[in-house]
Amino acid sequence: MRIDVLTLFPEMFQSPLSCSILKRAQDSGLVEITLTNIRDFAANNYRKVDDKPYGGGPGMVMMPGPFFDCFEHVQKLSPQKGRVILLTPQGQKFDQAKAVELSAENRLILIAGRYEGFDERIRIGLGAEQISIGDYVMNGGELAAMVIVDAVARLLPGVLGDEDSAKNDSFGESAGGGLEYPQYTRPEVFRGMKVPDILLSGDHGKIAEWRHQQALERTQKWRPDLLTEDNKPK
Ligand code: 9D3
Repeated sequence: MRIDVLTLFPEMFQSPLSCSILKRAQDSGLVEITLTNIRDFAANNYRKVDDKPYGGGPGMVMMPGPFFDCFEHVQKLSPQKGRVILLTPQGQKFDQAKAVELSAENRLILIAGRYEGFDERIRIGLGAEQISIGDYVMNGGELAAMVIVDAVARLLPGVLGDEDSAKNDSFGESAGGGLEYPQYTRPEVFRGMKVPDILLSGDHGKIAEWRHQQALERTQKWRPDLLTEDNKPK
């Protein structure tokens, strides 16, 4: 998969992209991620990319000119059309189903904004879908773009060491779309807390049953919302 990110702060992506799984995925050619700085397409001498809103009001608005020049440049970096996604607080909320859907694409073009928002003609001109990562206010779309890159990349075949790891995740099959069962490793007793006997019993049938029960109880207790009909995975 190819992922292009348009941003005013490419530096924000450097560290997460150069660690662990995302680094390995890029090194092995499973995902190619290109960062393009929108400011490089500012036409004026001061490299200005934002301006005051027509009609007044607080904050600044991202100008359409530099943005479209940047977008057209990025599109030409590869012949694939790509699925274009604008990160905005008013977008559709990102979830695991959306991550799975996006992981089937051959190219994503993610656009992170700053300021109070984009000039409306950016939204209209792109005809892009909008995605939010949740109902809280961040300083820009960069971390949201990073969240999408991370969640999508780990679903690509070969990115995780074990082919099945992604499928076994929470929101996978552990509790039918619920939370994961509790895990233990050595030592058997830590600060007076013992590993449940059943996990040491060697009875794999009983262990599977216990884990399923635990997963269900934890989901009921901590995330009952995951058990309602409209949250069940399709
Ligand atoms: C006063 C209206 N604000 C909208 C809630 C203006 C505004 C605040 C913060 C506009 C943009 C931003 C920056 N946030 C994002 O660009 C963003 C975001 C977010 O803040 N939360 C969750 N997901 C996302 S995706 C992009």
